[in-house]
Amino acid sequence: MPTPPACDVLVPVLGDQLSPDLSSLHGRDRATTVILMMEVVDETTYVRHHRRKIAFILSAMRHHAEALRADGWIVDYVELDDPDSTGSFTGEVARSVARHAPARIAVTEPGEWRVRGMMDAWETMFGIPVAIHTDDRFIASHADFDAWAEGRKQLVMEFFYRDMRRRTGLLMNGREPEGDRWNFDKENRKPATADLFMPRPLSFAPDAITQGVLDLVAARFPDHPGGLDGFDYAVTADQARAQADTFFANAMPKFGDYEDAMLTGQRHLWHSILSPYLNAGLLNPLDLCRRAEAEYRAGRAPLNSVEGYIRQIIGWREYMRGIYWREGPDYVHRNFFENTRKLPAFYWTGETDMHCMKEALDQTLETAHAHHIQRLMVTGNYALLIGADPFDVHLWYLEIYIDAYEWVSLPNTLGMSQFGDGGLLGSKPYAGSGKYIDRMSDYCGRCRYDVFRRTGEGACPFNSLYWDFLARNEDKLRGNRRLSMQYRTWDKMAPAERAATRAQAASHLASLDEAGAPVY
Ligand code: FAD
Ligand code: DLZ
Ligand code: SF4
Repeated sequence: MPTPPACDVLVPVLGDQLSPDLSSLHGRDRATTVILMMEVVDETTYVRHHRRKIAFILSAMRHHAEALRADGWIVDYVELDDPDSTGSFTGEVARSVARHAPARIAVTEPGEWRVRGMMDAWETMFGIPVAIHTDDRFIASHADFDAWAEGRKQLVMEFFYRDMRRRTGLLMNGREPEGDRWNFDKENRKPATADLFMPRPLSFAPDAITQGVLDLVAARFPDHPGGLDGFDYAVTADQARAQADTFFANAMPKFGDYEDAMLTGQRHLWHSILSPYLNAGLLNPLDLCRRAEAEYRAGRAPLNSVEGYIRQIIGWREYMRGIYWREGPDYVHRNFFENTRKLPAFYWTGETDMHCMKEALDQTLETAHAHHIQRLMVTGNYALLIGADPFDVHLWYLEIYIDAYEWVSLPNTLGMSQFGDGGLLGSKPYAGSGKYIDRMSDYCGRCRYDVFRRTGEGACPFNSLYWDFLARNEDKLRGNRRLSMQYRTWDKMAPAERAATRAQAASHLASLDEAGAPVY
């Protein structure tokens, strides 16, 4: 029997690092490198993740391990049901160090402060060098973002985005932006109608690996939210690329026009549904942006769509990550409005007669995905208006969405949606009455509530809650110039009308249970 080669370096690869060209693997010798992949109970339960999300991550991990082995790598893979598993990243790295006696450890930086803390302790704990590599799947490193942010009074995403355009050369003509404008968002706010041709994402039937994972998740996580029936997400890089091809062929041209639209029963509209794959590492963000630009240059997609898409990725996605790491581990506890309400139980059951909420929640509970404007202007808006504790809202988003990891979920939820940081990410809260939802969707026409009424039986709850939110938080918001028109309207309302509005909101708030509060 030949002696197995000595292990020079152990490379732990996490569930959101499923990229073949990960920085911790650059230039390694396949004969003396051991890749460690760990399914661990701590990661599956640190929040009560949606069961579809766990199934997606574990299946994608198992497929990635197969692909790595086929590419000549040695992979040490620990399954969730391993009877000797310690259940944690650190415990599994310790066991793997004992198995392989590596000279050193190399790892790509993680997506959460929580895991960064674990990695920082490994060198002392294991007594061997631990190199934590920059995650070069992102365009801006932490140092790049800090350099951009330093000395600025306000961290305006639009200016960061322009820098990223210059840096990547995407949609640039020399120093000038393509089309002589940086941003075509004004053209991107069209409501959609159901008779338009609807592109559909691909559906991938579970193979034996995925089926095994689905059985495991059903058995191990009966108390986690979300369904597993009809699981059809991509779980390999090839499948994710096929979904990207479908998006570019069918949906990219109208992506911009209908970016903010919502329609009953239409779960995907012209969105890409690629965020789970991007965030797990099955797709590369810059590749997708270059592909989008190629669609524009070939005349197959208009500039407003392509610019909008590229802005979401090199703008918002990179900016959110920059904010997460810059603001530090305490960011999660910011609570500008000092809100304490727990989320109502219907966030976990979908049992509400508000049609907009039901559409967003049913889809989320079934598929673990909802598009941006549903997350922001329906479920997020409602949580903000009722005064939910932003930490609880953050936990709900982190557990429920298939693309949620703290680096991206936290700034979107606590920052952008709940204004928990007091306006670091936006100059005013994303709060809206039923009018906004009605303008961008067909929901209100199908709702038992009347979107045109603020008070009285059957009035849309969003309307009274919106004004109550402004009145309740007057001391914190009246000075905001972007809300001066709203406060002028409130001031002009007859006192009796103001009182009736607040009473209507109070009665809605009193009807809410707080039973759905997550327990961690
Ligand atoms: P598309 O509409 O096709 O957009 C294209 C891509 O742009 C997405 O795939 C995504 O990678 C990127 N993108 C767009 N907006 C954002 C954004 N605000 N932040 C980061 N990337 C963005 N996105 C996540 O990836 N993970 C999250 O946990 C997450 N939580 C959110 C929570 C709230 C409250 C809100 C308002 C938004 C959140 N988003 C999150 C952003 C956005 O909703 C999702 O990226 C998008 O819905 C994913 O679907 P898609 O791939 O079809 O996106
Ligand atoms: C989200 C998640 C889940 C549910 N399970 C695992 C797992 O078993 N093993 C793993 O390596 N990663 C998992 N992940 C993703 C990690 O939580 C993620 O890598 C860290 O939060 C760092 O971003
Ligand atoms: Fe939602 Fe109000 Fe419209 Fe009903 S009427 S769908 S509750 S915004």
